[in-house]
This record gives sequence, C-alpha cells and structure tokens, in this order.
Amino acid sequence: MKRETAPPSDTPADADLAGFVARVIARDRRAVSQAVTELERLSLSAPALLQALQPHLGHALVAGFTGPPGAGKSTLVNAVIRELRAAGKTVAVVAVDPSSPISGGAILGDRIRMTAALDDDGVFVRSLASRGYLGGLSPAAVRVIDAFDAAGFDLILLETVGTGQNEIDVAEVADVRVVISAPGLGDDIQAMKSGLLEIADILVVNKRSAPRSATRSRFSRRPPHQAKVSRGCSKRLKPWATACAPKVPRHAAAGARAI
Ligand SMILES: Nc1nc2c(ncn2[C@@H]2O[C@H](COP(=O)(O)OP(=O)(O)OP(=O)(O)O)[C@@H](O)[C@H]2O)c(=O)[nH]1
Ligand SMILES: [Mg+2]
Repeated sequence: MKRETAPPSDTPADADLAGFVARVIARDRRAVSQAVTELERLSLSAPALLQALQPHLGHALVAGFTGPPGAGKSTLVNAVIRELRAAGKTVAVVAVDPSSPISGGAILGDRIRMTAALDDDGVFVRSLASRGYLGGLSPAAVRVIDAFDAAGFDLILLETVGTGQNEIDVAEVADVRVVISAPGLGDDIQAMKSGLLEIADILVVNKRSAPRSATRSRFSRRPPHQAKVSRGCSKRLKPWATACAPKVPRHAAAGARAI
C-alpha cells in the first residue's frame, strides 16, 4: 500500500498559508512576529510566504537612519516614533545591531533606547543581528521590511549598525535616508571625503548640547557640496514630503527637541 507522505512541518499547505497571510495583513501581532522570524531565518516556508505577501507590498514609507556608532540613531528613532504615534501613524522598526566577530552573538541594544515602543500596539520593533555582513544592514532586513509593509504599517524605520564612510547599503533600501552625525567626529576634510554624507536626504547634526556643536552649526548653515547629490526624492517619498531639498537640522535627540 502506498503511504501518503506528509508535507514537511515547516511547509504550510496552501490553505494554511492563505490564512496566515490574512492574519499578517490584519496586523495580528503573533502572526507578524512569526512571519518576521520565518523571513529572518529564511525557513523552508519563507519563499512561499514572501511570494504570498508580494501583492500586499508598497504601502509603507521606509526611512533609513544611519551614521557612526553612538551618533544617536536609536535615540532619534525613539523620538521619531513618539512624533509619528502622536500623528496617528503606525510604525515598525527594524534595528540592525552588530554581531560579535568572536562569539557571533549580538547585544541587540538598540531597542533598549526605544522606550516609546513599550505597551503600544501601533509600534513593532524587531532587532536583527548583522551577522558579520558589511554594509550597515543585515541580509534579512529587506525581507523583514516586506513583512512589515504587508502588515500595513504606515512607516518602517530602519536603523543600521554604526556605519563607516563606505557602508551605504541603506541607500538602496530606504525611501528617505537620514544620516546622523554628532559634533567632534571629524573636520571639513571628513566632510569632503563624503561617502556616507552623499546619500543623505536629511542630514542631522545631533547632540546640540555637546561642546563642539557650535562648530558643527557652521556646517549646518552651509551644507557642503555633497549634500546636493541626494537632492531628488524617490517617487514614494513625494506624497509624504512637502520639500525634498536636503535639510541639516541641528538637533538633540535625547531631549526630543526640534524633531
Ligand atoms: N548629549 C546628548 N546625548 C545624546 C543625544 N542623543 C543620544 N545621546 C546619547 O548618545 C549615546 C548613544 O546614543 P544611541 O542612540 O544609542 O546612539 P546610536 O547611534 O544608536 O548607537 P549605535 O547603535 O551603538 O551605533 C547614548 O548615551 C545617548 O543617550 C543628544 O541629543 N544629546
Ligand atoms: Mg543604535
């Protein structure tokens, strides 16, 4: 007698998949969390899930936050979450933390700063480890963004690992690129070398209370030639933005001033 072989437990039947996708789209937190985990780990069912999510993509605006380690990316993202929630928008956050090159573990410390996400169903934060990948993101980040997009979040905030001058993968993924700098991280020579600065739609000089912030405000008033490079907005940004010229706010994420 021929024995029926059951599908591998990780591969949902079509009906199960349709039901699961319906729950993701309805922003059922457990389903969203499970979808994110499957897409992050690239489980056996991930390709079918990704395909099923495709018709539901394209609603969210993806804002990337990048900059050197400790510039204040997570603190700024936290402040932006508060502002967006006050404006009635739903927000998902993908925070990429570095993996230890020795143990492979990641501290996943970004979300500690994101207190605005606590006890709020309109916010979903997922930390990802970079797993040694260079470029500022995690290979899973794009798939996880798709899960949040399908779940109907209005905005997806993507925080990179603390980046160097050449780690600009976020430019490919985000509709709006926010580059965060802080006083004392370099002089005009660093500014001329560009790299990271060139991808900015919005260039934020954070930590206005820091001792060298007066020097940086000179830079803020007179953006360097690099800032012109990203003058255009992507098509997806236009419905959201009143202006697309690069902005250089001098800013304090910690006090949530001038967001
Ligand atoms: N004085 C001052 N400190 C700030 C400000 N924003 C952030 N900080 C502090 O700077 C430190 C680093 O802030 P984070 O938000 O973790 O910086 P980050 O860029 O996310 O750091 P990594 O993710 O590790 O690269 C923390 O101690 C913050 O409290 C600010 O506007 N002013
Ligand atoms: Mg951070």
